[in-house]
Amino acid sequence: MSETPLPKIVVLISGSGSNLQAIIDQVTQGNLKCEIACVISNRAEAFGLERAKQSGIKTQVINHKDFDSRESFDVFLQSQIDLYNPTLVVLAGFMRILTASFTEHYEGKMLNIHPSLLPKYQGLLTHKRAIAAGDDFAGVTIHFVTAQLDGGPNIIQAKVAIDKDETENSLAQKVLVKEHLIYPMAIQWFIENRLKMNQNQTVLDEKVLNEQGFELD
Ligand code: NHR
Ligand code: GAR
Repeated sequence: MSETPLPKIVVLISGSGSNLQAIIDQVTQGNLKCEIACVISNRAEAFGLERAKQSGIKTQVINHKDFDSRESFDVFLQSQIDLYNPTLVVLAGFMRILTASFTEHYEGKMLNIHPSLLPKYQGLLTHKRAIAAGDDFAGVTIHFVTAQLDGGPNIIQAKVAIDKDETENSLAQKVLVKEHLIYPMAIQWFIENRLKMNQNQTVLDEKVLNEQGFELD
């Protein structure tokens, strides 16, 4: 009896891997119908590597410091990812800026999770900047990765209120709860072929989404 093989994803991490864990949990529970072919980290000490091993998932460390340029790191990273011929590449707290040649290779097939309501607060220290600006809301965005840093089309956004006396830490904790909910959703949509990138826009169920993407809440 032959069963259709599950679509394969490769997850790139740099740190704690709590988003990776949320994805693993949904795969384990049978809600997310894919196989995590490999978890690749640019940092050997990333706790996410332990999470993957705990679940019997293959891991690889590719230390960017072993390469003399961003280009040579990306070329090697790409060669390792392509060994699995994945349907989708998932950036889950991956902290290295990727070259245009890398992002073009996976165009429409690579997602990122960014802890802000993009297009607000691209780059780093998003929660700190949202609090300093006196914003009423912060949140998280899943978007397609393009050469433009944190600039690819939005897929899903979830909001949280910024309370008075909110700290960077308390805000990060609240946003992470939403992160863990929406990343598996976006991956499932992609795997079911409901989600596409077309002309730098997100298409879900044949409909072009607005700039925010699908708004949860
Ligand atoms: N690469 C491209 N081309 N496009 C995107 O949209 C990308 C990307 C690489 C990573 C994640 C992103 C985020 O969600 C991401 C999106 C790292 C930095 C950064 O400044 C910025 C954005 C993101 C990730 N990295 C420093 C660097 O020099 C290193 C910082 C560190 O190691 O701590 O690469 O926020
Ligand atoms: C998450 O908050 C994610 O949105 C953010 O880093 C954290 C990773 O947590 N991503 C970025 O800042 C990307 N540059 P995790 O390792 O526990 O999933």
